[in-house]
Amino acid sequence: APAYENIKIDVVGAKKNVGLIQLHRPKALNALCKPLFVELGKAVNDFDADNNIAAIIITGNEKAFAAGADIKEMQNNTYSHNTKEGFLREWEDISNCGKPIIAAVNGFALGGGCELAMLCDIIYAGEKAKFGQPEINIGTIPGAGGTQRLPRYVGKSKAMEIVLTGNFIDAHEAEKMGLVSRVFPVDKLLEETIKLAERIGTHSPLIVKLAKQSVNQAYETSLRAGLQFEKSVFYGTFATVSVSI
Ligand code: CO8
Repeated sequence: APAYENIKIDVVGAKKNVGLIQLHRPKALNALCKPLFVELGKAVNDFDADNNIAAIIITGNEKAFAAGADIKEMQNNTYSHNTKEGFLREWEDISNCGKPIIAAVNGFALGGGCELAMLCDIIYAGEKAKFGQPEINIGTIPGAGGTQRLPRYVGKSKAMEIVLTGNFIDAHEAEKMGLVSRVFPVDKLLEETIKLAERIGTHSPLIVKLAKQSVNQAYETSLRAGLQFEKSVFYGTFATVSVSI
């Protein structure tokens, strides 16, 4: 296995078919520096390419999923640097993954941490989790999808409130608004997330991939185009099925 400095990876589940990625910069509350994101992108790509892996989990530790993009790394960035380098470009790599990615969030998921969770397909949270887009407190705005994904996932009024106040929301509020699909006791979160990944892993990998692609169309395109996409994928699955009724 590749040697990583900012993440830890493991293969878990009874069938060893779940790829687990733990963000591991505990002293910086898993602030998402560039080297971390480069490693994360590689780990996600490797699990995506591995036929033994059915689903991927990204988690942090009990205190933090991730407290944001790394403020210290970027505080001296300039407009021209950001534009030339395509600052935060590597973040979108996660969304090219064909396999389901589940975020298991304990502790802080702030700024870029919240945006990383939203790049995942499903978010499970521990009951002490805190979500927020506090960029406004430091004179900037969310820059890795927060202003676009949050309103699509929780609606305009909630998204505006979160982005314009910088206030944190807790796990139960996040569940109520649909950002998070389930909340668990802190020490049960990871095992419940692994169970979810294993459940997904009982299905055809091909169909899981097509289903994920199809749901994602709902966030990319018009209803008519999305319905068309769904229908052609649905018809296409008839070339693969062996159903016994
Ligand atoms: N980046 C870098 N380091 C961080 C970050 C971060 N986002 N968050 C925490 N850390 C570091 C702290 O500096 C501290 O390091 P050290 O021990 O060396 O001083 C260590 O992690 C522990 O943090 P705290 O002592 O602050 O822990 P607390 O439990 O007291 O507080 C909080 C936890 C409330 C999460 C607090 O750390 C906090 O508010 N962090 C920042 C949260 C935030 O604003 N996140 C959004 C970041 S912005 C973003 O993601 C994208 C835009 C960035 C643009 C920047 C332009 C200048």
